[in-house]
Amino acid sequence: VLLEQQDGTVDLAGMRISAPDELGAEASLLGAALGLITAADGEITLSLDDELGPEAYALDVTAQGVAIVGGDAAGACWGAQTLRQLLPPATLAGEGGLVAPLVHVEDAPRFGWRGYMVDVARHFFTIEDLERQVEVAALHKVNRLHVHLTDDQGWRLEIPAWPRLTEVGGASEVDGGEGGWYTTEDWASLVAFAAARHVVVVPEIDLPGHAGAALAAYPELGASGEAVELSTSAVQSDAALSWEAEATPGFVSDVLAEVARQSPGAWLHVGADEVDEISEEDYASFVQLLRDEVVADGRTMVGWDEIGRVELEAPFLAQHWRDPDRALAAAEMGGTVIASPAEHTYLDLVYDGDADYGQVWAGAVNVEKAYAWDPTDEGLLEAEIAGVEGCLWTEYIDDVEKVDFMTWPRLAALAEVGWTAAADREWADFGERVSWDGARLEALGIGYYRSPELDWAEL
Ligand code: TNX
Repeated sequence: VLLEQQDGTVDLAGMRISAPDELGAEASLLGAALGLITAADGEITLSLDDELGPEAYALDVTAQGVAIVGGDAAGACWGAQTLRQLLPPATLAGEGGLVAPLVHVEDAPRFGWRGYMVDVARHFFTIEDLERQVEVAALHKVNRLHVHLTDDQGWRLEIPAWPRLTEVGGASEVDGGEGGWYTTEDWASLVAFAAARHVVVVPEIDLPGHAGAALAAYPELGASGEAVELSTSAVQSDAALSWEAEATPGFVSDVLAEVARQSPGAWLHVGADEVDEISEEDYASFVQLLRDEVVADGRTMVGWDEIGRVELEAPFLAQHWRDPDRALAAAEMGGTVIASPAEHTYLDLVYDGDADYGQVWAGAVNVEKAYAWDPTDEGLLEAEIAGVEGCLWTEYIDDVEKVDFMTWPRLAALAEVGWTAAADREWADFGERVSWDGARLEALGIGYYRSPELDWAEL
């Protein structure tokens, strides 16, 4: 990022926003955020210049107004988000003034994938809960919302041709709460809300393991064919779809096609993690089938790093969470890697030794741990990396307050790991800037952990 600041400020109050037709939606969103109207001829302008490249933007704040130029519509949107960050934090709550510093910014992302994953299977969270997080994530230029929709404890997305998936599989959650699920209309509204903010929703249907909810609904997908009860335990069950079961291929094909129909984004995540119950050979057949089905649906497959064990034709994405060798193997086959090493990006892990809750299996992830690492650390080349993702697993996260607390400010750290070149990143410098994020989150009504590592700005 190039940032030049001049002396002085400008008050944007009363200014109007103008944009060409293709940026009309972005202009309206900025207008709504700042309480300003759009007009044919405004002092705050949005425009496009494709020489800037994908998601890049230039932002000029002068005494006369603001010019935001995007390499594409997403870039214009990120420029608008930077403008919001330059204004007093209370502005985010519609209360502060609109006095901005005079700056010239040229900015572009390092990686195209800057993701946030929420597990809605272990504990159910509503569309509104997810939209609330998307709003704040987008302020940090996060551009993927990965939703872990299915697991042993719940199936959360309506598949009309297989209604028991949600009727039976969506009826509970860890510890036996009432669970819940999204209708196709609910899901469409989330997809549209995110798309308006240039956040692509990436649905995950976890197959063939972590499939207890599917087996509770349709026992014929399992090896024994016997009914299993929906799990309410936080611990993984040994439920896996059987490769030999007659119903399996049709089920996989139907479900992935339906999820693709409901989700316009370019990616379908098929999970494929932690399956010990089926043979290595059946696992390979399964992953190859999943890939073929996803390709038939016109999408690119994403799977957890276990898929690096299988002979696979590119393109595909492997999401690295545990074993760097499997990520390197995936890259060797021409796959691209999403960097989510648990010890830096797992938002369900404790912040530190004194934490009240959080998992500890991959150690503690304080804010510095989330920030001071690089996706290339384990031997991947820059070109083999799609980007970075923070993952909020919810075995032990059962309400929105905990979602907020575990996510922020760690997701802000991960967003910068994904956006900014390694040479331009420094923990001390980030710590100083992120200390203002507390005031922004506060204004937005989002909770966060006031980590003692940081010198939080006075509110
Ligand atoms: C591992 S990450 C899992 C999840 C758990 C998580 C808890 C991955 C592919 N599998 O099923 O929720 O650890 O930290």
